Amino acid sequence: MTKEQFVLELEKIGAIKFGSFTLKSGLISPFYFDLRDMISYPEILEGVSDLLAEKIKNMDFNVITGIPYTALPIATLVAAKLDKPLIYMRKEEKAYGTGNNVIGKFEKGAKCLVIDDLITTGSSKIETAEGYEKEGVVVKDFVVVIDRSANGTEELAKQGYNLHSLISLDEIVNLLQNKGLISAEKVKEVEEFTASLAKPEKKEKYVNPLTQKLLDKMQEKKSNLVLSLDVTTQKEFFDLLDKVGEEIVMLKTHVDIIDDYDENFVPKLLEYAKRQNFLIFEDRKFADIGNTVRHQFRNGIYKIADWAEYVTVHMVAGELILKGLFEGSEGHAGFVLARMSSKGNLLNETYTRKCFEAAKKNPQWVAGFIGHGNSVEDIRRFKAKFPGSEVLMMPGVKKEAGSDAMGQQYITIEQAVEGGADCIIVGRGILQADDPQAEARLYRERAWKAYENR
Ligand code: BMP
Repeated sequence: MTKEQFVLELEKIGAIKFGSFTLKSGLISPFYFDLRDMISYPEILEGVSDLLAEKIKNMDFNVITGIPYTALPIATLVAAKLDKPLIYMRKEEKAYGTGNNVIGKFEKGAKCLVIDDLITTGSSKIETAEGYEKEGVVVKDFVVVIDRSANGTEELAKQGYNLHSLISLDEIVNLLQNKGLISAEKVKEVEEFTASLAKPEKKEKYVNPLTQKLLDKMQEKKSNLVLSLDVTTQKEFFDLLDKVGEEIVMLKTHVDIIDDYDENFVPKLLEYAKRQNFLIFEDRKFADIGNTVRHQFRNGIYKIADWAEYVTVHMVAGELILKGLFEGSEGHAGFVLARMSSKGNLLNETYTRKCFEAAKKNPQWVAGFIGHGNSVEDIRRFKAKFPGSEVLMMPGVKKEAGSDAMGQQYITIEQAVEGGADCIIVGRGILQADDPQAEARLYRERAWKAYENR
């Protein structure tokens, strides 16, 4: 099958359509490609595999993969034709750090060629490559059946990847026009549409007022240290605060672990916050339906909304949790828990991405993300995906990397901040020191120095 025949076949089975289509993003596109059904037409499947095999046979790679689901059966055929080993990544990602996400045999450092059906922006390709790289597989080259992107080649090149395509959008349009299958107006529409996509996306300038408030306080106090004051009596709580309150930009509380909580606690806390000049973050992790979290935030014994400007939001309940918590209340925002520090936690990359999508849609309610990572690089990649100007708050930080007996994992102050943490959240590293005051000062100095050097 020639390339031209292949395109005509795709048109015949409705895998490429020209008309007017509303995309997920809300944009109206003059064309729509969906190659998923191609595998059910044996001649087409065979044809595209031959074309791909021909295209890649002289490239430098040890193993082949296809991105599930559409490209995996195609890659399988191509691998068999070229007598190359096939590997693939689980679509249902395991949680962070558990490994073994790649199925198939390969040697560490193997060069993998990645096949996919389409490229639109390139961002999912980059995610795929990063996933493989974490597992010890080297990705350099992507081969797609159709390149319909405006600047996919450039986007991938920026990250050090090469894009090869069997057919470009232009080629398809020209061929179909020559065959009288689409009009000259349609061709023009397609050109205009792709040109509009090529314009660089405007960067979101919005900064949440509570993000700004934190950033301002950090500059004012020259501190990006958040103390997690996880103690269980008011005496311990305020004794420690006497010693460390001056060093911190924000105090993180778990108010529900205080045994002798009473009506004096909050007024006293607010008095400290004013005098020692820190912000208050109650780390109550809200995770229920909107109506319930609304009450949990405002009512009950603690009436958190009366005294904490920042709280934690689990996105597991869906993005309307943000509305439930914050609609109608000024001066509050959430930190969305996008990645956890505990070993074996169930948050995976898809979940993290969903957290970003929810924040992008509700920037007025999200001050930042709580997140963790296992290396400077890992954190950098994570932070690069933040949708706007949210801050990264990082727990699981100590002077030395390590773990505790109940699943907590620690990275160092410098790793956290260099990777992109704006604030470090530290509990036992300071609370259990012989001299918590001196220790808080040391954490503060090291974290602030790393922040200024970043
Ligand atoms: P420590 O530094 O003592 O390990 O305390 C870390 C604090 O950060 C705890 O209060 C914990 O609830 C919180 N935390 C965390 O450790 N990991 C997360 O992923 C999210 C958290 O809120």
